[in-house]
Amino acid sequence: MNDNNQPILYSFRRCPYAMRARLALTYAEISLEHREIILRNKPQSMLSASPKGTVPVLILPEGKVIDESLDIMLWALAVNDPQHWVPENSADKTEIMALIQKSDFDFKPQLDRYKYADRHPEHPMEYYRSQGELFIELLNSKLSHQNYLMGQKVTLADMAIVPFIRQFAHVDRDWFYSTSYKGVQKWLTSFIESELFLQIMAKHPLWE
Ligand SMILES: N[C@@H](CCC(=O)N[C@@H](CS)C(=O)NCC(=O)O)C(=O)O
Repeated sequence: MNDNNQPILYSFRRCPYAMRARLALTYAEISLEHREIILRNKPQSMLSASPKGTVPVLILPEGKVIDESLDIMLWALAVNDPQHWVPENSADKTEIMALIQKSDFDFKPQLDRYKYADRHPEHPMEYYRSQGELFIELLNSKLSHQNYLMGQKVTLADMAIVPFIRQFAHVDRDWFYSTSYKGVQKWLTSFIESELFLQIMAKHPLWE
């Protein structure tokens, strides 16, 4: 049980799923107890709440456990969404969710194979990278004529997806910034330089 009636967040700084949850929770100004963990030594209290053992995990004061990053984002935005990251328009909402699904279920496995190409010696690294580039191209086709994925305003789509694009870019920064994906580069850079990103990347001591 939590003494001070705040939600508890189990998080790992560099995990893109935990990053997207922290983005929404920080933007929504939810005060919480941050418990920084390392993946190779997960605390028992986290595993008791969520046996699947992935971060992020959010435990609400009344005991409800939310252990999927997108659900944590949606919970936070239902509490407070001052700039309408979740649009009113239901067609836009459907498009956002479809784009996030594409990112999580098509792009993310490609990103992992690109990042750890040495563990998948069936193909050279460039093969995995070019598979991931299909999604980057899709995002670039949007971002070459607008500032955000859904238009001129930031939405849930940007914040749910951008931590994974950052990871893709950081596998080989020189290559990424030498490509013609200028829209994605600009979008990523403005995200990395934003106050919100700096806030969510603040370092926390390990929780014990
Ligand atoms: N579908 C989950 C995925 C979360 C996830 O896979 N997180 C990774 C870290 S980035 C993790 O905790 N992996 C467990 C481990 O490495 O032991 C979500 O969206 O929250």
